[in-house]
Amino acid sequence: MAQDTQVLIIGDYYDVPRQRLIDQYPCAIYEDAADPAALLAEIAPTCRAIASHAPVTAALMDALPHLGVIANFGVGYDLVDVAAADARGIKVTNTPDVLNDEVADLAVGLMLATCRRMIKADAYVRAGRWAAEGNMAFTQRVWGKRLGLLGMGRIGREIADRCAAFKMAVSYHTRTPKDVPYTYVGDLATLAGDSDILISVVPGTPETAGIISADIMTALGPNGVLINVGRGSAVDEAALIACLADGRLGAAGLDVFADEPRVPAALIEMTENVVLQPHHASATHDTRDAMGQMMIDNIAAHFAGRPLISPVN
Ligand code: NAP
Ligand code: 8YV
Repeated sequence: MAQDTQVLIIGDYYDVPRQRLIDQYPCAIYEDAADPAALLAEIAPTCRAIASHAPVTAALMDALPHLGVIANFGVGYDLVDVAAADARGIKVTNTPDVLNDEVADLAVGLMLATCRRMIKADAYVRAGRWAAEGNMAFTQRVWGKRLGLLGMGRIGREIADRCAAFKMAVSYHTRTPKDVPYTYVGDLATLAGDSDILISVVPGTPETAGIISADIMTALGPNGVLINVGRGSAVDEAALIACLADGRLGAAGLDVFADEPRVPAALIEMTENVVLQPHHASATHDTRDAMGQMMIDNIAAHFAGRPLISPVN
């Protein structure tokens, strides 16, 4: 660690932009510290930025009196206590837009894999069951079905456009209607009841916590499919497990979970109708590189006194 550390790196993210950041500024790495409190005390006189993909608490902010910006690696900034940053005059930035297409691709892939049972089918071939038992059970159609989208922001719009190309009838629910060529539904339960597939791409906020409840899953129904690429906290996971187990909900494809990287054993055991992904919708080299560069560019803008590229507060 350099004497004049300007940037505290906290949390694990893509090593290419991380190294670029280290090459560009004197950095300290929180996870490498044997004594994190001693590290914070040592860098406190000079540290002006945090490059993070981990919880950033009020206590951490208070340990760094010259902190001016928290540059979050990711568009979702639910790990950062933004209210505490606001109260201290600290700016928070995120990485919007550069990942929209990547996340939308994974959402559509997960929808296809879940409805068409592609992971189960792969295992069926590999286990020799095709030859031994004949054709696998039929699956669910995607094209032409009714898609309900919870969230119609930057990523939601890309998902909607892809699904429209699959000849799906796209409706969506948000708090406020958007200027998009899709049908707005003001009530989530109504949207779920009128959809074959529900894709969630809302942020993790107190308001979205558990918004996809047992009632919403029941409205989606025994043939309904839930896809979540937003935040795990939006789904009542206990209710999801119960609804899948007793058939109130047909199937689920999940990239995000309530307590990552821990995934409930009950979901892991459900191989027939559940497809699981390790929160990697944005995880291609190109996109993670672009996200990392945006994080660095925000820090550079702060240091140069220029307007931030993507402030969230
Ligand atoms: P965005 O542009 O801010 O869009 C968020 C959408 O959610 C908006 O349409 C917003 O509309 C809606 N929304 C927010 N709160 C809501 C509520 N309580 N009820 C109903 N709708 C609500 O964000 P984005 O860039 O599309 O990203 C969305 C989220 O995706 C991120 O915050 C992140 O959590 C997640 N994400 C996941 C991955 C992954 O790897 N799986 C990657 C990137 C992002 P209203 O404000 O009108 O309600
Ligand atoms: C992040 C994400 O990269 O941007 C977000 O909000 O969820 C992902 O793109 C992820 O948090 C990193 O693991």
